[in-house]
Amino acid sequence: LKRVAKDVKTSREDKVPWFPRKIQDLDKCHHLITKYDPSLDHGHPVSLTLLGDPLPHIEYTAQETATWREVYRKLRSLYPTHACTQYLDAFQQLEKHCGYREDNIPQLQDVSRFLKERTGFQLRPAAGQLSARDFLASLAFRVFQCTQYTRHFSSPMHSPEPDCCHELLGHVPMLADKEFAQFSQDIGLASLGSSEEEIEKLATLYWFTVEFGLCKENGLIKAYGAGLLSSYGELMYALSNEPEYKTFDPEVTAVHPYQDQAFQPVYFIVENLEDAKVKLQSYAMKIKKPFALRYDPFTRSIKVLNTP
Ligand code: NLE
Ligand code: FE2
Repeated sequence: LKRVAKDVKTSREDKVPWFPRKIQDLDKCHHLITKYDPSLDHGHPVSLTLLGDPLPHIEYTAQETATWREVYRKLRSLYPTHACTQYLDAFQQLEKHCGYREDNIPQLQDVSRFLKERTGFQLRPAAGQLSARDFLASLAFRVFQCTQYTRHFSSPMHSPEPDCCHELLGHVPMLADKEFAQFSQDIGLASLGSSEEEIEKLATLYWFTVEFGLCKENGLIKAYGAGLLSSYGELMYALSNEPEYKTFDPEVTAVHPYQDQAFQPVYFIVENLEDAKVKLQSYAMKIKKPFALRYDPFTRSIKVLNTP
């Protein structure tokens, strides 16, 4: 998820915004906040992939693979000291089963199959930057929408935009962890039918946790946020004692200013992923909605309770 602009206000405040109730409805959740810009053409145009479609196989060029190699090699050397143990466990599995190697950019199809077996998460290619509402809604169904193109070769150590290095090295390993998968789905569920103001807060919470979160581990601070785990530059910086650190508190974190073009000035620390999940759940319970929601994993649909 990339933060750029606020979602356009479409509906009246007193009306509950439309939200997907079954997984097939996600085919309607593809509103982009950026229009196609030919000067940013990444060479792998993505057309709308519906949920049942096979994930497109991409033939990456030698230059793209060279960029991946550099990112992979440098980050991999930092992970043992900088990444949380959940990340390290999954990364090892991905190297074993999913073609995670210096000379190979893994394919979404293989990675998605791997995640489905671990936590039920599946990947879906997105054609560009999705609105926060649509992106978060997909998490409610354990669907993670991601980019497939590669960052520009001139800046392998940090990219302000998500790219396949960010998705594959940042997000994927964490989505293989049960606790983290539940946390991600809970943010998604909290977003369904929420007001624009609430969506903005949830997207900010997502930003400071799923993207840039730090956690404690045996008295040390480790990274679990994808934006850190995919950026050599920021991963070093985040654990350097230079930035400001604050304790994760959803009420405070949700309204904290964020930075989407450079390193974060502040990082929020959770005790552990369970602590993050519990705090988020109690935050979500306080969001005012005229109904309650339940996710049914058997039908992959949302049950709406006490509708007036
Ligand atoms: N800064 C991250 C990276 O270089 O991979 C991407 C962040 C996307 C929100
Ligand atoms: Fe991301």
